Order: sequence, then structure tokens, then C-alpha cells
Amino acid sequence: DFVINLLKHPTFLANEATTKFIDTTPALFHFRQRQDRATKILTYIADITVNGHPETAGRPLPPAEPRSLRAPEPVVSPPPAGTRQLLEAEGPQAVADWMAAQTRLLITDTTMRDGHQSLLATRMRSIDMIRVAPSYAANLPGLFSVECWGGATFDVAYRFLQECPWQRLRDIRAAMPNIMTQMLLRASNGVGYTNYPDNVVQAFVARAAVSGVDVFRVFDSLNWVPNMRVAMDAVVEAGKLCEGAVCYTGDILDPDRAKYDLRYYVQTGKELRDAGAHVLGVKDMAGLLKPAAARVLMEALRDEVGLPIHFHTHDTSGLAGATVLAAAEAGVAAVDAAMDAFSGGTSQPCLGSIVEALHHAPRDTGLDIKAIRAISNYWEAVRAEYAAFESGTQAPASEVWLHEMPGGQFTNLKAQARSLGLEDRWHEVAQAYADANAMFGDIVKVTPSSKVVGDMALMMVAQGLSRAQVEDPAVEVSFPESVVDMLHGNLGQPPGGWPSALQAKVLKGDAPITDRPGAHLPPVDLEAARSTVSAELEGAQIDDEDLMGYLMYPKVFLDYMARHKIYGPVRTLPTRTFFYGMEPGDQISAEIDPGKTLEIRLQTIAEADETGEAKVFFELNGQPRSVRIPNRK
Ligand code: BTN
Ligand code: 3PY
Ligand code: ZN
Repeated sequence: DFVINLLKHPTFLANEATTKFIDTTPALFHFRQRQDRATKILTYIADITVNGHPETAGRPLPPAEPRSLRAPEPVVSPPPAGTRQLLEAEGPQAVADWMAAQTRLLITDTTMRDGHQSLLATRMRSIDMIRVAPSYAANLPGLFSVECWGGATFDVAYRFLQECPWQRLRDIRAAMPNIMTQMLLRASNGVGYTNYPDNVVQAFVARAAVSGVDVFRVFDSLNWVPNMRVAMDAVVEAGKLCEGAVCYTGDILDPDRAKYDLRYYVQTGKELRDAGAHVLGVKDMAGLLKPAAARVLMEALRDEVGLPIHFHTHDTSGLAGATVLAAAEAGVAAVDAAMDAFSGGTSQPCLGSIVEALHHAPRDTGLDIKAIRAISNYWEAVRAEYAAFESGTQAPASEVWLHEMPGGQFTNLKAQARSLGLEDRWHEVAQAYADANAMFGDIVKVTPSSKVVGDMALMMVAQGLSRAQVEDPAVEVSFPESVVDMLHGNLGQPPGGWPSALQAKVLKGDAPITDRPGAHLPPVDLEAARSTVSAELEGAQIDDEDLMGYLMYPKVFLDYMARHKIYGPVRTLPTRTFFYGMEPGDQISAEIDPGKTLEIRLQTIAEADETGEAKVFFELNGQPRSVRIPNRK
């Protein structure tokens, strides 16, 4: 028996749980030395069972009777060759040429990245993805790609799911060897919220390519192509498919939004082509592109840029399906969609319905609708396990054309508003978001610029500040740090520059930069950083993946590693167990290594004694084990 209280240990909560914490907590150190991985996992389960998971407290529960999480049987083995084999054999230009030559509409499935990022606050765990990857490989080998990495998933994996994002990538790659994997890369912002030094961006891309990313969708949060070149060059250098994406905002058919007119998109598309893109991405992160505008935009881009086009949108308005069909008619090569059970709302439009709509029509996708339905049924069961993370958005909303929030931000901002007690004033937040955007000069809003607009909007609502007051030099405003950073030029330059009066007020006399932020950031000495991390972690071996995790998110990574030492490979637990623990009589399996499976049965829980500890009795592979956990309820 041993005593442990880590989930809510004060030091731990203060996010100071580094090795120093372990060194200065002798009981813990002693305990840690004799922990095997099975004991670590039992400790985690016992703690969650007794005290609950902080992220699911007070949130809706999954169904009492879990549905089967069995993935559809693979219909062939090994899986047939797919786009991945084309990329490996002939390289990225051959893939782009092949795309341009297809009559059928190519489809990217976004369920494993943008789908859950937009619907479930990015909380989907690796195990739920890896389980179904072989079904994709065998039953849907005709998919263009599977988006399963990047965006917010990197950070959330370490920070909230206690998982290594790189391991997720390698596992999906191994289980689905024939379909190209795709990631979303925020150009110089990597998978973070700020510009990184050039050599960090380069090393990150190189490592992602080796660990398993085939298609890199690269975008900049202000559509500033000079700020995308380092990342795009690194993708080309790695021999992978470089999709340079222009983010869509405004309305090309609206004369009042002339800043983002057709010429702007054609011009940006040409810049991306000249910067080395194999494919042109059109990234409509908020779902603003309307069907009639899509026809005009896609035809112009196709004719004037000449690259195959990959179209991405969100269904917040309920009209994304119509826009996708219009884009298909206008000749885009590929579109993004989410599996039915993860589609609609702030996510992508419905994959199965797009396939049905085009069946027996000129751009028939050729995908097997029965296979899609079976995989979607699996995803439906998975989604139910994450009820705690549903946003509660019930209906399509034309309000998206008021606020222009990205689908991936919507649920997040709503949660932030809730935590500030502003949930009932959501429509005011939406209006403030629009006002903040206008104040910044009408900018592209996508991570990280969207976060800046969101921070500003929340502040305006919380403090009752109008746009006029914020802009008034006579009104004292303490701007959010992210606003100062952006107006300083640290995210780059928007078309036409920043509004100078507001900029002067925000910077209080500081001089902004107008060139590339990366030009001001000295290169990181990667080997010195590796030694630093290793020293922080008691001399642990730090491989390139770990090093990149640290360089993107130093504190998040170190905290993750500290928790990993304590809890072990909790990524192998079923999602229900991870978020809710177990009930007496429950039995689960966790495969902690290929072929090494723990059979865990929770027998009973002895309620808290006078020391305030509960004792949890397990059977581990048939042997009795017990764990004492402080009851903090
Ligand atoms: C978990 O099981 O909780 C996450 C997997 C941890 C794997 C460790 S983390 C550091 C190192 N990097 C990897 O890719 N794997 C190991
Ligand atoms: C991200 O950067 O995470 C996005 O999804 C942007 O749309
Ligand atoms: Zn998106």
C-alpha cells in the first residue's frame, strides 16, 4: 500500500511538478522508485475513481450502458495501395499532377483532427483513433488523406490528455500505411500561438515528416506569405506534399468587404504557388464562403493560379454542403469532410452525404458508402464517450456571418466565456468579436490571430467597454498581452498594416516591427536545449520528438513528463476509465506494450477512514492489489 495525492497536490496544481518537486518530496521519490507501470496505472484509476477527473466534473455524463467500440472489420489484408504509396514512389509533384488529373472529387477525412477539435474541444484520445485506423486502410483506401495531426491536437495531447502526440502520429501511421496522413501547420507559429525561431520551425517539420506526416497544410494567421516560406521550404525539403493555404474571410461578392476581394485571393494564391506550394489550400476556417462566391473564387483560382485546389470549410451556418458541391462543380480537386457522426455544426460538412450527393454524377467520389456508414457508426459510439466536452450548440446559425469565428475556436471561446460567467451573454461576445475585428482593421481570424480577437472581445464584454471607448485615447485601457504582441508585429503584417492610432495607444510609445518576426528571433541551440531538458528530467534520454515538444511548449512538456513518471502509460486506458475511473465489478484491459496486456478489475472501494483515505481494491491479472487514495471530495 502507499499513499498518494497527486492530481490535486498543491505544488502539482501550481504547475511546478518537475523533477525538483519529486526530489523535494522524499515519500514520493521513494514511492516512485518502486513503481512499475501497472501500479502507476492503478494509482491513476484509483484517484479518478475516488475523486473524479477535474475536466468532467459537473459536465454531462456519457450513457450508462456504453456502446460497443469495436471498429469495423478490415475487408482485406494487407490494405490496398493508396495515395501514400504514390507519394513514396513518385514524390509530391506526382501526387499534385495526379490530383489535377482526377475526374472524381477527392476527399480528406478530418474526423481525427478538425472534427473533434471543432466539436469536442480537441479532447479525442489516441486510442479511439488507432483502433479504427486499420478499418480506414482496408475499407476506404480511396481517401485522399486523413487529417489527424497538428492544429490544437499537439498541445491538448500533452496538456489535457496525458499523451505523447508523436506517439499518436506513429501509431496511426503504422495502422494505416496506405492513406496519406495530413497535418495543419500554423507556418511560423508551428503548432503554437506565437512565432518560433526559423530553425525550430525547420526542425519541427523535418521531425514531423519522419514520424509520419505526408501532407502539410501550411497557413499564416494573417495570410502573410513571406511569413510562410520557412515552413513551406522545410516541407518541400522533406519531400512531402506542401499545401500552401490561403485563409478565406469576408465575402468576395460584397462590395463593402473590398479588402478581401477576388483579386486579393488570386494574388495570394499566386504568391503561394511561387513560394513552392504543390497544392493550393483554400481554408475557410469559419465557414463564410457562400455557394455563389465559391463558384467565382474556385474558377478564378483554378484558371489563374493553376495548382490543384484543396477546399476546407466548416458547417457552422448549415450551408457548407452546398458550398462544397459548388466548389466541386467549379473544379476543386479535393475537399475536406468529417465522418457523419463528427460532422455538421462548427465541424466539417457530412462526408457520407457528400459522397451520396455525387454518386452517379460527374464527380462521383468512388468511395464505398457502406464502409463510410460502418466507420461513422463507430465514431458515433466514440463521440458518446465524450459527452462532457460537447458544446451544446443545437442548430446552424447565420450569426457566423456576424462574428466570423473559426469553427475550431467557437467551442473554446464559449467555454472561456462560461468560465468568466459570460455564457448568458454569448451574443454580446459575438458582437464584441465583430467589433474587435473591425477595430483591428478587419483581419483574417484564425489561430493565433483569432485568439487575440477573442481575448479582446471577452475583455470588452467583461469590462463593459465599447469599441469607441477602446479606441478613445482619453480612456485608459489595459490591453490583453496577446493584443500588445499582435500590434507589435509579432504575428506579422496584415494587408495595409495595423490601424496606426490604435497601435499607438496599445504600444504606448514602443516601436512596432514591420518585417518578419522570425528575423528577430535568434536560432535555438538545439543540442544545448536537449541537454537542458535532459537535466530537468534527471538525465532522461530526450529524443527529437521530445525536444520538439519542449521547444513548442516548454512548461506543458515538462509537466507532461513529470506526470508520465507518476501515472505511466495512461494513454492505453479506455476513454471511459480515463475520465471517470471504474465502478466496483468493472473489468478493463490495457495493452501497455504490444502483447503485454493488463487485465484490471475493480473489486471494491473502502470508504475514507479517519486519515481521510479511501482504499481501492483491484485484481490485476488475477492478483489482488490495493491502492490508498486521499479522498478529497
Ligand atoms: C502515455 O503513455 O501516457 C504517453 C506516452 C508516453 C511515451 C513517452 S513520452 C516521452 C517519449 N516520447 C515518445 O514518443 N514516447 C515516450
Ligand atoms: C488551428 O490552427 O488549430 C485551426 O484549426 C485553424 O483553423
Ligand atoms: Zn478548420
